[in-house]
Amino acid sequence: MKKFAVVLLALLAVGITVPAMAAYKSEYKLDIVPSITTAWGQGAQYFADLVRTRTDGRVNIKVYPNAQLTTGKQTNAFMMIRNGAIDFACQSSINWSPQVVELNLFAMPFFVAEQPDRYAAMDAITGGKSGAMIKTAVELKGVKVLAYGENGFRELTNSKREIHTPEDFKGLKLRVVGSKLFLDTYKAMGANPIAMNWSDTMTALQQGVVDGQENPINTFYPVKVYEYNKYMLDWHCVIDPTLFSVNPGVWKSFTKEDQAIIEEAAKEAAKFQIALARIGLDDGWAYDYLAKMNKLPEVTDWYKELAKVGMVVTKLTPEQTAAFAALAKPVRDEWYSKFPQIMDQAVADMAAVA
Ligand code: X2X
Repeated sequence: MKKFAVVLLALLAVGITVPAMAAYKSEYKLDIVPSITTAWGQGAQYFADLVRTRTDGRVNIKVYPNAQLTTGKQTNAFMMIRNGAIDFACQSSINWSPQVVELNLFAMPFFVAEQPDRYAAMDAITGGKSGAMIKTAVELKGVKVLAYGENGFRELTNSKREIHTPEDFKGLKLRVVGSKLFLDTYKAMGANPIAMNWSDTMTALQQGVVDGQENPINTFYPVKVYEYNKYMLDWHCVIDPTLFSVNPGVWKSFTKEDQAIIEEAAKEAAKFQIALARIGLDDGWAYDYLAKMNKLPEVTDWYKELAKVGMVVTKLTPEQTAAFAALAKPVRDEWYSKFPQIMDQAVADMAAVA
């Protein structure tokens, strides 16, 4: 009789906690580097909102912008999500590239940019075999990847002059992310790169500690970089995807049903983020996609907007681009040899859509 009561009590307890609620946290922290107002931030917020709605509040993700969770040290993010100090992230490939060397693929100078359709080329990588190989490399290092989103193609801004030739880089102090490949590339092209966190960059620009920086338009415009930097080189030198991701232990704590919801939400949010990152810059896909969602942002024509805020946008001729690419080539060759199979596969993936 006593045994029966114990079993009954145990069953009741199980019944009450069947959706594994007890194991869930009241809040899951999601790390991003820039402000919520960027495409990156909007995509991350959309993910959190979709997950909360579709799990009826069971999974409550809160987006922490401006690198709050890493106290500005954005290149520590990978370690923190791996060890569980951070639950979720929507993080740039660049910030994780010191820990996952394969992520440097996207930052190879003029690699994706030199393709006839750079956006199609990017999609061919992230949706292809090379993208899957990179995802595996990240997961082997201890972080689960849910989807590829996008920060965007990175353009260069500065306060001094229009850039047409490597000569124009002479003496120019440029803030770059704390990544060896960026330092190598900009040194090779004749500039004076300085590794710095994004959280310190605006002050550095304001005080003239650096003359310029490189970031997607979508990421530097909301923080008004144009107030300090009048010139933008529109050269798409490298591309920067984001990775929607989660700590594997946290992931395992979710029910199969919630995992499916989260995975689907990440895919949808990543696509939304990609559209926001590309609107006004691609062949019109992003505009149509966001219009259909009824989520067109305020700015849909970046070149008009940049002119309005007083920026001088410089484009290079193919010959001028080639002069920069030639200087960067030894760096690209050296880095190619660090993960040749994935590079070869990315070349093949891009060739298939060219
Ligand atoms: O630091 C940057 O430049 C930023 C915001 O783009 C990244 O986090 C890679």
